[in-house]
Parts: sequence; structure tokens; C-alpha cells
Amino acid sequence: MNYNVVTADEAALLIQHGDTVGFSGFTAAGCPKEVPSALARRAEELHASGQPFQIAVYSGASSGDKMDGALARANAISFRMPYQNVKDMRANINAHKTYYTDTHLSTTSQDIRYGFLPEPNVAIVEACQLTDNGEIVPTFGVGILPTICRMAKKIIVELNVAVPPAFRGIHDIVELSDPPYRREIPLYHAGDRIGRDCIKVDPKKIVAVVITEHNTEVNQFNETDEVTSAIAANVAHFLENEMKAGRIPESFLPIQSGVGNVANAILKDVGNSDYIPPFEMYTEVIQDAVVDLIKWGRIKMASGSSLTCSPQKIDEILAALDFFKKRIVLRPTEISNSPEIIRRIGIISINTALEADIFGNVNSSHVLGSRIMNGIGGSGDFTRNAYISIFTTPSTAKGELISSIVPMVSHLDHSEHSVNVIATEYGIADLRGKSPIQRAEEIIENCAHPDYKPLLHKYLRSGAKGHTPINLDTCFNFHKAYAEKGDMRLAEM
Ligand code: 0RQ
Repeated sequence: MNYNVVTADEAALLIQHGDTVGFSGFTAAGCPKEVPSALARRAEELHASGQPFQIAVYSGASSGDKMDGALARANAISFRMPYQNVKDMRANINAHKTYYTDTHLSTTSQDIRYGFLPEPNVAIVEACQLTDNGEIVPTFGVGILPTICRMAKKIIVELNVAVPPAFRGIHDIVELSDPPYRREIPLYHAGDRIGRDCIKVDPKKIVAVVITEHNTEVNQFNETDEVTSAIAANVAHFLENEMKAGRIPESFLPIQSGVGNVANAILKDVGNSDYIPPFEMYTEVIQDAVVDLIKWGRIKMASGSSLTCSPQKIDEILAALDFFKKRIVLRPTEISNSPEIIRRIGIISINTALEADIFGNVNSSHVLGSRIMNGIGGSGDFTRNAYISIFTTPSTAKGELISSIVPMVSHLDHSEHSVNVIATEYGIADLRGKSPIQRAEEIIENCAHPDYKPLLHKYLRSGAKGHTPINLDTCFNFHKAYAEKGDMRLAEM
């Protein structure tokens, strides 16, 4: 190899205080692992000697603890976007130690290109293959790689030898052109390929290569519990009924599903339905359940921006690469989450809410209105443009002290105008074609926990007038009761 092969600590010396660094990866899948830790060590040393060291960080979505966790603990990130889900990073953001922009994942690359954000001067990329002529083959996540690799002046590659070069061929890499006169994206089926199998850069930009050997950092999923199973069954049943009613074509439609255990459980149930035919996924994260359903022939094709799978599932994919390469495509997020394609191919989107209000507005990101949990991720890209948009949530959180169905959301991510269906373990609220009052009745009756139904009904009848009757005196009393007394059931309505 004609590159400068160095240790992670040596590579970290190439990054300076104030740099804007673009990282590979989407969720913990495909993120660099050793250079970020080395950078964190460097930041700690510099801080100990009284010198500043902080960088701005872009990546496709969240990352793993080896990246966001290590850098957050070292207080080495001044600015982060567009998504995060690591405990220490969240704490820094909520404490204003790190500025964070929570934004739709589909727009990150173009926002960087448009100059809305500082230009990335360094890219740190995990790859499974690097050729002397500058071809970089990513590992399990694509995210914003094409843009950051093109724009960065310096590229550091973590060549992860645990991922075989034969992984090449799973990616479909393309970077959008920008307005005016952007052309349509010629993608009509989940499995269409419109780009290259690698990222091509000027090899002179690759200033360092660090050889690593790591399995993926993605965690194993939890066992499904009763609540999760009930939500999954309700969603699967709803989709079957939509097919029976002729509102979903007999061939079914591509599914997008968010991250986490509920999403994984729903996929299992939809996949095991006797009524729903084998289907396609057009999504951002491909999780464990998808891998099994591909093996069983229930999912014909899965397109995403990452293989957010546990190490065990990654091993299964690597052991049968020829089979999976025909059935999985990994794309940049501006393609996986493209509103144009979502609307064109008619995606059924399934995402998770932290809380929903009785009129159908959804908060996916902020606890009690102010503390960020993770972010909206791609949920907005899909919800706004979906054929049917579904939000799931357990009806309560923190052992029933919190109702996930509230009079008014304490933070708004997805508005009543975009949310079609809400599902909890109690049932489904189908909001399509309903007025605010009708939606409220449907959500309270079908989705709220029994302890909270009387309070929500009382709120709805509490005298507010108008098309959407919001009582300005009491609409946040659920949240106030939790903040002051630790139990939303004590809310005065
Ligand atoms: O807190 O861990 O302290 O107990 O929130 O809740 O039920 O474990 O659910 O892990 O699936 O996360 C919305 C955060 C759900 C996630 C969210 C507390 C609850 C618990 C987590 P503890 P659960 P999950 C694809 C699309 C937005 C982005 C998205 C998410 C913790 O799914 O980030 O969908 N989604 N992107 O106790 C206060 C409430 C609460 C609450 C739950 N109403 N108030 N706390 N919790 N409800 C992904 C990408 O784009 C990459």
C-alpha cells in the first residue's frame, strides 16, 4: 500500500483544535473506532496542560461509544450534528458543553454543500478496502461519506481488517447534484442501483491509514416484552386490515422502520404475517430482524444507509456474503432518506414517539420539552412523505408515572398534518380524514393507558372552544405534575 500507515495516536496528531471533522458511519455502524479514542486522549492531555482542544463533528447519524462517548467524556466536541444517542454526549448537549443541531438526516450532506455549515476539513473513514488509486469501500454505514470525502482536504482511513474486502459490492454510492436544476433520482424500486460500489478520492488526500480489527459496536437487542409484543401485533394487524380493505396494494409496499426494540419487534410480526406477502424495505437502518426475514424469504430486498446489526448478525451476513449482497443495498443518507423516493415508491413509515398529544402531534426527541433524548433522526424525512406514517409508543413510561399520550406535546417534531396513525399496546388510532376532536376521541379511547383516560377526557371537555380546542391554562399540567410531584396521574385538569 502506498499510504502513510500510522498508529491511531499518530493519526490524531493530524487533527487540530477548531477543525471540522466528518466521520463515516450511521448509528454505531461503520464509525471509526480507534482514531476518535486517540483524539479523546489527545484532548485530555492538552486540556490537562491548559490548552484548548475541541472539534466540530458531523456524521451520518449517531455513532458508538468509542466515538461520541470517548470524545464527549474528553469534552472534545464543540459542535455536533445531526443525531446522537450516547449517554455522555447527551449529557454534554443538555449541559450546553456541546452545541447540537438536531436536523433531518436527509439534508445533512446538502446543508454542508450549500455552505450552511462550516466546510469539513478532515474526514475520518472506516473502510474495508482501500486501493492505491483512492477507492475507499466503506464498512457497515454510508451516511454522508460521499460529501465529506469530496470536500475534506485530508482523509484518514481506518482500514478495518475484520471486514473482508469482499464486502465491496453491497454499497451504491452517489452524491446528489445541487439546485438549481437538480435532476430526478432515477430510483424506482428498493433494490435499484444508480451509483458506484466505492467512494473515489484523490489518493493524495489520504494522509494516514490506521489498520484496525473490530467487530461492529452495535448492541444486541433486548428480548421482546409484553408491551412491545402488543404494539407490534397491533401494527401488523393494522397493516393486514389495510391490505384487506384495498388501501395497500396486494403486492404490499416498502417499509421503513426506525431504530430500537419496538421497531425490531414490529418487523418480526409483519414479517411473520400469513397475510402480508414478501416485501421490500426502503429504510435508513437495517436491523437484526431484517436479516432473519431476508434469510426466510420474507424480505425480498432491503435498502438502507447502515447495517445496524448485532455482531452475531454481522457474522451471519459475512458468512453468506454472495446471498446478502443480492438482497441488501447500502446508500448515502441523502438517497436512503430522500423525500422524492419516499413519496414515489409509497413507503409505510414506522417510527417511535416519546409522546403524542391527543390531536396527533408527536414529540420524538425531548423529555419534558427541554432535555434532548436522541433527536429526530430520519423520522421526519419519512413521516412527512410516507404513504402511511405510523408512530408507535408504549402508552406510559417510567412505570406508568408518565403518560405518553398527553394533552399537548412538550416539544413538536411531527405535526398532526403528517401523522396518520398512532399505535400503543392498547390499540391503533387511525387519524386519517378526521377532525381534531375526532382524532382526540380516537387517540384517548384506543391508545391511552386506562389510568390516564379520564384525565384526558376531562381535559378535552374542559371548556376550550374552536376547531382544535386547546386549553391554554391546563395543556401542560401533565408535564407540570410529573416535574413537581413525580406522577402525571396527579395532574389537575
Ligand atoms: O428511558 O432508558 O431511562 O428508561 O425514554 O424509551 O421505551 O426504551 O424506547 O429505546 O425505542 O427509544 C423515541 C427515544 C424511543 C427513539 C425514542 C424514556 C424511557 C426510556 C427510551 P430510560 P424506550 P426506545 C430512525 C428514526 C427518534 C428518532 C427516530 C428515538 C427512554 O426511538 O430516538 O425515530 N426516536 N429516528 O423511559 C419521558 C416520555 C417518555 C420517556 C419514553 N414520554 N417522557 N421519558 N421515555 N417516553 C433512527 C435514525 O434516524 C438513525
